[in-house]
Amino acid sequence: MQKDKPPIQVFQGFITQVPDQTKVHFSRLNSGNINTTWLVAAGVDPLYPQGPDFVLQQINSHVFVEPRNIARQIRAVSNFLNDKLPGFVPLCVPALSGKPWVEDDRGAVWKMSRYVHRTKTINYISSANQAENIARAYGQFQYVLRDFSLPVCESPVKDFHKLAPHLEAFQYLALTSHRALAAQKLIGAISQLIHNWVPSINAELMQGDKNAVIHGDCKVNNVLLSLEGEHVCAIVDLDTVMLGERGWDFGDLVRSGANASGEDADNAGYSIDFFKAIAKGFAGALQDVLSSRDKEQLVFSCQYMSFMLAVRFLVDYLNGDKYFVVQDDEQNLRRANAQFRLFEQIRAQEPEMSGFMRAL
Ligand code: GN1
Ligand code: MG
Repeated sequence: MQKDKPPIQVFQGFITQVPDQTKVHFSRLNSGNINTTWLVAAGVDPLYPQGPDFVLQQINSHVFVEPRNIARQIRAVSNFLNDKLPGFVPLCVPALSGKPWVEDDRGAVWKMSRYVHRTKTINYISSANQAENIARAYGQFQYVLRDFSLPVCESPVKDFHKLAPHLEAFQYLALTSHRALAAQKLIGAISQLIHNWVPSINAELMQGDKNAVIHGDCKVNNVLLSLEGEHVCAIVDLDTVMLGERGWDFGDLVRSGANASGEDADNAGYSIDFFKAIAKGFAGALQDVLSSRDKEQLVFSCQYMSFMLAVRFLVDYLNGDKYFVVQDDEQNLRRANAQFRLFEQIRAQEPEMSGFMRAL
């Protein structure tokens, strides 16, 4: 993964209309656990002479084994959405070659989009109104894409939100990893649930046979909010747009947004009030397409996604931190423990969550 500044040739592969190529400035955007992201200030926009003008990203080819297909698909999805709802997602900047990516001399694949000014991201929801607006935007995202056929790949990451392959990896690593001892307590708790809870999860959620087009990484920090924080300006990070269950997005939003402690804390702080606001916004945007069974599935997805994230973080910890970016050796284990705690908190609130969703 590129840690140094991107080669200037990569940027030049995208654009020549830059007032002064010697004044192009890159700064690292330290968010996201997968790709390496840079902001580029190039003096292109007279309204914002200091920039940034673009977001330049190196696609992680360990996670996305066909990075060119990811870039192709993002361009198609982004063009489609921007035709229907202008500005709903950032505009892709095509390379001068006409392709939606530039390859550097080490074979790494880069994509670029326009920077959206006067916005911010958050890692935790702070009001019910904010929760509802964010959820409505993600619901609308799925709604607008309901008739869209994914042009390139149906699953940018193989078996992404399917629990079974993650559990297989867990079971193997729990027996073989030299880090298993340090994670014994969590390994024990997950192993128990594999016997007495996982078999009750319905097959649709496990398999994603629903064939809905979903965002795939529906975290609260993948929306750009207005500076006062109440309105959604755009949805970002289209890397994982895929076929799957609507609940995979809903559960991901609830687990990432309705948790006051965030992903990197030692504990979790689930807010059922924010769940309710998220449910209102998301189900409201999709009311034409959701059956009462689908709604029930949305509620269960919150348990499903928080449990799966606990397993994914733990698997990566046991496997030596090869997938998610980490700042220290314990971070994945901390994340796994926090997600597991969140899963337990969500599970305990299931009856009230179901009752609320049914009444919507
Ligand atoms: C990764 O792309 P980013 O960093 O927002 C991961 C998600 C996880 C998330 C946890 C392709 O998301 O599935 O939910 O980390 N993306 C991929 O923070 O694995
Ligand atoms: Mg992502």
